[in-house]
Amino acid sequence: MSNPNKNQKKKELTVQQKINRRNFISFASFTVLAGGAYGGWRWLYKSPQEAAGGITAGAHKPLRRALNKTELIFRRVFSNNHLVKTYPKSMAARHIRVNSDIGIEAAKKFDPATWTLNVVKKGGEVLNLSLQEIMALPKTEIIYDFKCVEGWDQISHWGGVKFSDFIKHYQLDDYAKMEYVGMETPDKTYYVGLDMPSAMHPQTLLAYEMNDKLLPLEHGAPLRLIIPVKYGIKNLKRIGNMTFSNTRPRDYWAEAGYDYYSGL
Ligand SMILES: Nc1nc2c(c(=O)[nH]1)N[C@H]1C(S)=C(S)[C@@H](COP(=O)(O)O)O[C@H]1N2
Ligand SMILES: [Mo]
Repeated sequence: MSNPNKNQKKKELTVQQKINRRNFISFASFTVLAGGAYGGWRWLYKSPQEAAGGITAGAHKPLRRALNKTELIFRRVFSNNHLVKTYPKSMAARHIRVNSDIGIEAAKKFDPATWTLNVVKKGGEVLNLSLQEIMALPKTEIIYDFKCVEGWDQISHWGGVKFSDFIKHYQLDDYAKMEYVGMETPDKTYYVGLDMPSAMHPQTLLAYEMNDKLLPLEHGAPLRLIIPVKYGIKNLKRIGNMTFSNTRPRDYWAEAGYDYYSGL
């Protein structure tokens, strides 16, 4: 009768053998993985690039596909039922950071008295609305965490009319059935394109107040966009013109390579 323990002992590897074996396995795995990674990189590198001129010019097609996928997921998640987190008024910042002033530079003469919001309708007809008219619509307030793509965020308090209430009041429902709304500063130097579901989201405002007071010029007086489902870049200050379309309106930062959707 042999001792089973003794047999087992014999099969056991010495410490040195174990180390050698581990080294071999590690090295083999590394070689296989490295080969795979290199192959993957070559595949991506050699894949066709997007044509010049587009907003994602130069992006390799597989990467663009991944971006498009993300956008689709965002679109599904941010249906009208999903609300952005809100905060009590006591948490709203007293001093609101001013960030970027394209199209609203202090040097540019701006007379709030002559300002109108110009809504471009079919056949070139334009609806010119004064701030008084807009302020006569039901008011909605929101206190939420405003986020800039540059990496800062701030809980801030805004007041104005819901974009969806504005659409209803001016009977623009047919326009809201289109895919996009475009907004630009009166001088047309800063402009954003918005997908309609985000614009019609119940927390999206045409805002004329900040911290219970009329907007200061540097924050977009007399009327700015507050669209909590998107990064700061889409929150256009001083809206001049509004257009509706089924094709993407031009967008300042998308032209510079940022994600067109810029959803949160
Ligand atoms: N007209 C105009 N609107 C604009 C910008 C701008 O440069 N010009 N910058 C955007 C960016 S990047 C951010 S983060 C917010 C900042 O808004 P705030 O200055 O009220 O904090 O405005 C957005 N709207
Ligand atoms: Mo920003």
